[in-house]
Formats: sequence, structure tokens, C-alpha cells
Amino acid sequence: MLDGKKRNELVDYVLNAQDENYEILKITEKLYPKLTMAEAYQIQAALIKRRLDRGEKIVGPKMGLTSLAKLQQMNVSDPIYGYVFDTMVVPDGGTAEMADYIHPKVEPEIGFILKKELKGPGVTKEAVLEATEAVFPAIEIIDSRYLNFNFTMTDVVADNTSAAGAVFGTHLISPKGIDLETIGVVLQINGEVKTVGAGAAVLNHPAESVAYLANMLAEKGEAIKPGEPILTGGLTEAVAVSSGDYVEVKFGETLGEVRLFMK
Ligand code: OOG
Ligand code: MG
Repeated sequence: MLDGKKRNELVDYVLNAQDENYEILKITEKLYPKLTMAEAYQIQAALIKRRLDRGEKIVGPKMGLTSLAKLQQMNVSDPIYGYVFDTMVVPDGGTAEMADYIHPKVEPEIGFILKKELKGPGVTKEAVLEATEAVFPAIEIIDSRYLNFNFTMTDVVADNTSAAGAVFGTHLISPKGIDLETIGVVLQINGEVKTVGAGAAVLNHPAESVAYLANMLAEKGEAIKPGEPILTGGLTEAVAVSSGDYVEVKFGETLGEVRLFMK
């Protein structure tokens, strides 16, 4: 069982790596091989509380591992969630510093903003679309703190699902005018196409990812609040970036584009 002392030890272990940008062995390797999913979310919650207590603010929740491309790339099985903090946000077209990361990768994502609260259980895709104010294009920067980006499902949950950076596109549009299933996306680095995808890659429809999130949060009595940007998960595998890279994520013309420079 994970007692409070061990939990705090593991929070220190992961949080220091997040703060100082260094790689650590995954928790399940040696420190605590029997880490369960419930315990992993307890560690995540304690880590998030630490960040809140020192003045950081949650911008919104993120889903991870919602597409087959991601599940296969990371060799894991189920969607998970974590949180994006204000200290992670880079403006559209802005610059992220390589020095603030370990081995960053970028992912094209579709974001949602709700106009009313969604509380599970039993939230459906239709209920999500009904409650959605707008969707927007996004780039997530993930940066697992684990050695070589190698982890199990529980390790990655304890590491706040590798959350490290987010660029939210400024073009917000009602989901009514868009087919989020067939919308395409192209990720380019320095003008070269690195990967392509479509909305349906995320759980058959990105609204399903928001429903999944609402239903997972319901287990803790929590809800998705209106107004907060929600990342629904990478549509493609994540692509490693390095210093000098210019990243462009281009969706079909209705959803628009979002850009990032890695310094
Ligand atoms: C975990 C985070 C996954 C996504 O969009 O699938 C994620 C990872 O791959 O390091 O954010
Ligand atoms: Mg992601």
C-alpha cells in the first residue's frame, strides 16, 4: 500500500525532475514496482496540489493516449488524463526554449471549450457536442521525465501524463460547422511534413475523448468546467523537436493552424 510518506517521496522524485528537467528511472522500475492506477492518480493529485500551492494555476485538463498511433508508439493500452498549467503555455507563434525541456516532442491536438459544465457518469459524444462552445487547433509539447520516454501506464499518470507545454490556437469555432471526424491535420517541421492524421484517430471522434474525461472525473466527483481549454489527445504519434525547429500544425481550413518555434 502507498502510505503518505511514500507518496510524498514519489511526488518529490517526479516534481524535482519536472522542475529541473532531468531524466529519472520510472517509478515501477525500482522505487515502487507495484504502483496501481488508483495510486498513480493519487501521486498525480498530490503533485498537482504542490504546484497549485506554490502559485501555479491549472489552465485545463488534457487527455492522453486517445489514438491508436499514440497507444502503439508508447506501447500502452488506455486513455489517461492530466493537467496543463499556466506556466506551460506558449502563445500561438511563440517560442519555447529547449533548455526548459529534456527530450520534448510535439503532437497535433484538437481542443474543446465548453459553455456548460459536464459531469459524468454517462456523458456521451452527443452531450459533449451539445455543451461545446468552441473547438480550436493546438500543439501539445510532451516531455516525459522518464529515461528515454519509456514508461508504463501508471508511471506516466504519476508524471502528469508528460505535460510540459501547450500552444492553443487562437481561432475558435463552433463544432457545428465542422466534421470533426474527417477533418485532416498535417504536422510540419521546418516546412517538411512529419506526420498526418484525421479527427477520427482520437477515439473515433474527438468529442468521445471529452466524454471519456468527464466520465473518468466523475469517479472522483469532479466535472469539466465551462471555459477551460481541454486537450483531447494527439491525433498522430508525437514527433521529437530540437533547437531551431519551426513547428506548424495545419488542420483543414475550418479549424485553422497553430505554430511554435523551438529555440
Ligand atoms: C503521454 C502523454 C500522451 C497524448 O496526447 O496522447 C498525450 C506520452 O506519450 O508521453 O499527451
Ligand atoms: Mg497530448
